[in-house]
Amino acid sequence: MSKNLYALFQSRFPNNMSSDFIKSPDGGNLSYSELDQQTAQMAGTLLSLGVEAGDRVAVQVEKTKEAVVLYLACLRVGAIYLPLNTAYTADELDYFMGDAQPHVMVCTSEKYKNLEAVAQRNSVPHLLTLNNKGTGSLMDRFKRTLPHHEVKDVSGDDIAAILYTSGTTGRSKGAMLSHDNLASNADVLHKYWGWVPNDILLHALPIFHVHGLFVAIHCVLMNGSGMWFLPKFNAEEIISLLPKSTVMMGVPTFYTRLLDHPDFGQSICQNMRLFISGSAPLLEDTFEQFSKRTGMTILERYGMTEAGMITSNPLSNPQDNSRQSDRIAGTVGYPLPGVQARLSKNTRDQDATDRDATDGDVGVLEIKGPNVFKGYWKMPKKTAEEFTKDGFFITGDIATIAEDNRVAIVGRTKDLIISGGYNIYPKEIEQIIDTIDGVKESAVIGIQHPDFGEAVVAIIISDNTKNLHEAYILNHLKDRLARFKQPKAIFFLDELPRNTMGKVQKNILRQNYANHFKTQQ
Ligand code: MLC
Ligand code: AMP
Repeated sequence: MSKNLYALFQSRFPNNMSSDFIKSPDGGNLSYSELDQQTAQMAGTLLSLGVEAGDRVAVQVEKTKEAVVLYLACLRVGAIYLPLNTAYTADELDYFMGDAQPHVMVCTSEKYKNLEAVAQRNSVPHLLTLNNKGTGSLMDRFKRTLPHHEVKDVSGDDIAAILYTSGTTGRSKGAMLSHDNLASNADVLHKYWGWVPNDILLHALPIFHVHGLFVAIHCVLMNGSGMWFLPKFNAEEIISLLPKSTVMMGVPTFYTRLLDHPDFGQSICQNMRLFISGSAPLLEDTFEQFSKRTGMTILERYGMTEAGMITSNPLSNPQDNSRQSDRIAGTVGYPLPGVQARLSKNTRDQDATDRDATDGDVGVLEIKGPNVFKGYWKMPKKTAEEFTKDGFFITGDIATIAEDNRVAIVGRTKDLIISGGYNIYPKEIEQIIDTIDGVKESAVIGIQHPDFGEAVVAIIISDNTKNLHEAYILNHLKDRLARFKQPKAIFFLDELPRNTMGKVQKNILRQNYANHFKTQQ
């Protein structure tokens, strides 16, 4: 059988091809037969643009069924899909286009004008549009194109997608995920979470990251079943659709927002069999409140762009299927089948041998398995640095592993903020703030936030040539940084706290501002 991930999905299509793959509350459903037909037609469209296997197709569009069709069509022709957060500015896209050199870039008509120059500068041969209602120049071309039904024969190691993830140095790296990486993870998750034929997923996540694009959509395709496909998270809409769904996946903010809603409770969850949380730590308080309110236990799992899903709490106790008590708050469960996990006592020790995976110590989590990516696009040196000599990927997350192999994430070695499930690297923001006229230096930290879990806060030191204020700083950031990365609060200090080595003591800053968003409520 072909190693193309799309061929795997085809092998799982339901017998009744007229059943829905995508269900939209305002109509506009997509059946499995339409899905197969339209991905073939989109494959033909890509080929008509000269896309060849291995070419990158960069996509920054809203969440629509056409966008899903475009992703699957890329798989079909062996092209590399490159999804981009819709919040990224033209400045941010400039770097991605220069680095990835896509053959085609697809954006919304609204963004077209801003991106024309970016595409030209980076010699992107085709810039096309795809809009909310399935309009745009890509779709015009699609309508004129004949379907191309063949599924490209690829090797399992061929790259299916590149997802950019920022780094502690501030420079984004393109994580290359192969057809086999994605297929193995999809297969494991489909089994581990016990998907059953009539499951219906409630899909409210964005589709430009691992969680919404791969974990959620791949499970549905492996199951040959349907999903409610919402453009974004909206508590009211979720509440109205929960009675018609069986599985939901979300970041912790989804769950805190639902708990804040007076209409959310047990009666509307009667049809649900599984709530899954990930991408950021789920607070024990949220876990417990959820269980009190609904009688159901959230299943928390842990993953990252470079490896898809790595660990998961169990679906049920193997001795007693009805018990969900093995889902333990504050832990992310067991390494998924096929994944090896161990701890290193040193932050970045590629040679270390003194590892003991079950001694309950705190250490840096290292992983190996068929889900682990093929490296960073055009960065062989950086890739080599992230792996140990014996082939384990160094996650940068600090964890404990208990006697029974259960993992808990207790911190990070990377200077990273996770806000509403989005990763934000302080370095990237500091580098931009430091270029603003009047700024001497800055420190960016994450502090606790009731809605987003963590929120970005900037502490700025003036060079005394200007009277700095918040609006002035934000105005300089607006075209350079995605909205979600922009500070939710800015403070001005005379100097930054430093240790004897001259290193900024971010822990002191975090302590000083820890209550800022709590007291604001
Ligand atoms: C939106 N804003 C955010 C934000 N999302 N700010 C910080 N962090 C975020 N996550 C900004 C908006 O631009 C807006 O700014 C203001 O905050 C409030 O917006 P909102 O309308 O309340 O937000 P909303 O659109 O509802 O989005 C919140 C959210 C969304 C939590 C629903 O961010 C989301 O869907 N997050 C999921 C992210 C995700 O899928 N992560 C998976 C990564 S994969 P203003 O000022 O303009 O009003 C991964 C691997 C793994 O991590 O393990 O899964
Ligand atoms: P990303 O780079 O966006 O893929 O984010 C991956 C990072 O999110 C991981 O390295 C973890 O730091 C964090 N993460 C994902 N899931 C969890 C979880 N359940 N608990 C704690 N952190 C998580």
